[in-house]
Amino acid sequence: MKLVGYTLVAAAAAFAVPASAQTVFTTDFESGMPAEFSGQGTIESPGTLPTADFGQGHLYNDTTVTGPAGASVLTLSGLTPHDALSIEFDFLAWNSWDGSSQGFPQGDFFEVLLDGTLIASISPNNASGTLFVPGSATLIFDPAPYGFGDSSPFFDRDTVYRVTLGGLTHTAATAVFTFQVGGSGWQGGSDEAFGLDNIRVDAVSSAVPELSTWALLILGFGAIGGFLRRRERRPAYA
Ligand SMILES: [Ca+2]
Ligand SMILES: [Ca+2]
Ligand SMILES: [Ca+2]
Repeated sequence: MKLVGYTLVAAAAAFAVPASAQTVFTTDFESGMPAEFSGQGTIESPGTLPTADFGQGHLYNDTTVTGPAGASVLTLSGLTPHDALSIEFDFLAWNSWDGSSQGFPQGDFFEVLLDGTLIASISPNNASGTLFVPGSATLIFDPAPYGFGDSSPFFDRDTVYRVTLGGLTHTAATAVFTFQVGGSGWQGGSDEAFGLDNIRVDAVSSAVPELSTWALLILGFGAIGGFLRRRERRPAYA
């Protein structure tokens, strides 16, 4: 009986624990600007961009001088119940981003916020010739040395990063992701710009045990309880 009880509990626990992820938003900007997305940037094809095609088709491009006031915003509403969110996207750093620790004028930041809370701050360094790959991002494309208007790998280097931010605690039905650039060294315009592509948001929920699972759990604990009671009643031998 002991073995049966443990087996039932283990079986029920195995069904009760797993979390499930559901993709709640995705865009590659190939069909224009999604209704959930807004910002000062425009949808462009690589042919109109001041850089080489890296095989990603259309993308969102913002060459305006921006800051928090000019943020790009992704608003998701009507989300199914969830415990956490994760977001993944390609971040394109155009031209002479100067990083945050060297170069001139330094202090260029790309920031991501969820419901107003900062969840990532990335400061690529395209200008010094020494690439800095931020912690939460992976460099996936470095077309140097053919940045636009300059054949040097310095100053006009373009870089593309895959950014993955997971385990973002979140339960509300609406989520607002904000993408913004700025900082003490932000020059913007033709000097520094950014793009986005291949955005995907997943909602993660810890599975709630189903009725049959609860029945298994209760049955299992009951079996263990019965076993322990019988042990207690067993006469003690000296
Ligand atoms: Ca695309
Ligand atoms: Ca610059
Ligand atoms: Ca700068």
